[in-house]
Amino acid sequence: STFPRGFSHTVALNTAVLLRARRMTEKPPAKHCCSAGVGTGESCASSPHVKRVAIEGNIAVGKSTFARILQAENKHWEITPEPLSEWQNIQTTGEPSKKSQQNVSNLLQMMYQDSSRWSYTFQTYSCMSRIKAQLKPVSSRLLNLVQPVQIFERSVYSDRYVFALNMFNMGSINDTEWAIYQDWHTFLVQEFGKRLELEGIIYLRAQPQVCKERLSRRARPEEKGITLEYLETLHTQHENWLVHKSTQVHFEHLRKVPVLVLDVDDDIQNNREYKMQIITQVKNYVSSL
Ligand code: DCM
Ligand code: MG
Repeated sequence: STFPRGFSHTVALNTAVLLRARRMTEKPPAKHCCSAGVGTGESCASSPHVKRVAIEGNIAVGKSTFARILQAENKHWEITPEPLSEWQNIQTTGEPSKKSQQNVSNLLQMMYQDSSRWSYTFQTYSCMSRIKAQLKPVSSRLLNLVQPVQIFERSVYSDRYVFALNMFNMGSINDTEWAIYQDWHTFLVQEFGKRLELEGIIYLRAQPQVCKERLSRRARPEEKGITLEYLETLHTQHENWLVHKSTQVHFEHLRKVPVLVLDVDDDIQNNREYKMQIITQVKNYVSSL
């Protein structure tokens, strides 16, 4: 494997990242959201004093667990989880005659069972539902805190530059679908502009083999056919985008977002010292943004 192991490497990398991050603090002081606008949408969904950070990483690397740990450690941080349950339970659009919505299908399962038929549909819906979730107005609880931080599990950027791109490379999204995907993705991200921008990205990195073991342990039925090779291609996409910076991205601000790389081959849950070390690292990173 070409994958670099070991903590010293991470520290070296992170020092570089933090130095870069520190330079970013020279930007003008953020404006505060006016209280009249709280909860009313646009102005406050993009409230400039709320820091927005995404957690990125391979399938089953431990993003949700990590997000829960961060939230438990810091009450000023609020997590927006990936809307996975919406992908597993596609609902009828409530017709006026029907009292409740009905479950139509499990799109996550369809995508893994027949990827050339359903990958494009999956990527349109996962990205659209994520945009909806990320545009929701910031809670008034968060807005009233001193240094509020919003943590997103993944982003519209990994949707495109990791998953959709990977599916295109593998042939499960065809040329036409890819052209259409890229067209609406660019349009939506530009249209919602500031409201989708991130101050930082935390990249949780583990060897694909480790993700495979974690995947087997959590045993989501839809994911039981996922191979090590598939996790390896996704790993490469993450590396190309966040570490080598060789992925061609189409949004100017995204190129400048500082990335904190955390190697999580060792379980952070069961090792208190390691966990505290990582949390400190994340806190220092977030306050440098
Ligand atoms: N997923 C995908 N494409 C995306 C986002 C997610 O195929 N743009 C899939 C990968 C996983 C599941 O959704 O099977 C999310 O689980 P996790 O967050 O643990 O990676
Ligand atoms: Mg998860």
